[in-house]
Amino acid sequence: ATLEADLRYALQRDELRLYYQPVVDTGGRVTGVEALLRWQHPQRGLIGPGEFIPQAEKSGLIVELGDWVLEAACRQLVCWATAADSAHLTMAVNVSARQFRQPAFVDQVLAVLERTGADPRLLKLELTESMLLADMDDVIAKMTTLKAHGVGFALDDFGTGYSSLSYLKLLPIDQLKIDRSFVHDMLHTRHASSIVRAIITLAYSMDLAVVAEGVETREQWSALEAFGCNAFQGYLFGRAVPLGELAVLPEAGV
Ligand code: G
Ligand code: G
Ligand code: MN
Ligand code: NA
Repeated sequence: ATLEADLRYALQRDELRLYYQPVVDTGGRVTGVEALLRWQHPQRGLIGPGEFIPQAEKSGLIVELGDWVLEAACRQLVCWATAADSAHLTMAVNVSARQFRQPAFVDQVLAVLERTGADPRLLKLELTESMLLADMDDVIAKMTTLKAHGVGFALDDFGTGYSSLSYLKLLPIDQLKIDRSFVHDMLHTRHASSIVRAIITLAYSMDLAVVAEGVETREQWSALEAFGCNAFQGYLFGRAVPLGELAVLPEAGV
């Protein structure tokens, strides 16, 4: 069978998994995670989202898939809420363009929150720059409604999209995530280093939080801290892993 045909049954067969990558503060303490989708295919093994999300977007299956991700992520938040050392953890969830454009997107998110009982203030939806440009009024209305319920928003892969900065003021965003390509290059090229510093300055001047993605070395971590960045994500702190392998306890940090 083709991957596309299989994908339709992946939900029914319970083959989807959430992996979690830690997000840490300046002390290396875990403050939250980003949920990253995987497909545990019975024949092909573990498949990353790059191989099936585009398909799912095309076929429209992304709506059901996105619903599954939101529900699984919120259930995990509810589990963490019962223990003192995990109750503060935030959960970032990637939202795809087609999913966000659904007229029912807001209702979908609110229904999952209600169904699971997860604290909306711990949920962060990751959007990309390109998906925000289409229908500004609709985008703002959706974000504003969800924000009123406590849900947060991050701009993912920041700096790689359509960098018209004027929309930043219009959108109720909480956080910028510096794309990992800039972090990767920042110690080798002045250009990338300047971009990283500019994004951090921009974020703080607009009262936004900022997270550096793709931090792989201590040198990158130090340089980012020197620029004032105080939240980090990357292989230095941990890859995306299944729940059982996630060290969420503060003392289990770097
Ligand atoms: O590890 P990584 O291969 O997980 O992720 C690759 C890409 O897939 C990233 O751009 C990430 O944003 C996207 N992605 C991961 N999980 C999800 C998800 O649950 N929904 C959507 N729409 N995209 C996801
Ligand atoms: O687009 P988004 O930021 O959601 O995608 C996250 C992607 O980045 C995932 O594929 C994840 O596996 C990958 N990733 C996370 N940390 C690192 C890192 O330190 N280095 C690299 N090269 N990729 C990373
Ligand atoms: Mn992301
Ligand atoms: Na990103």
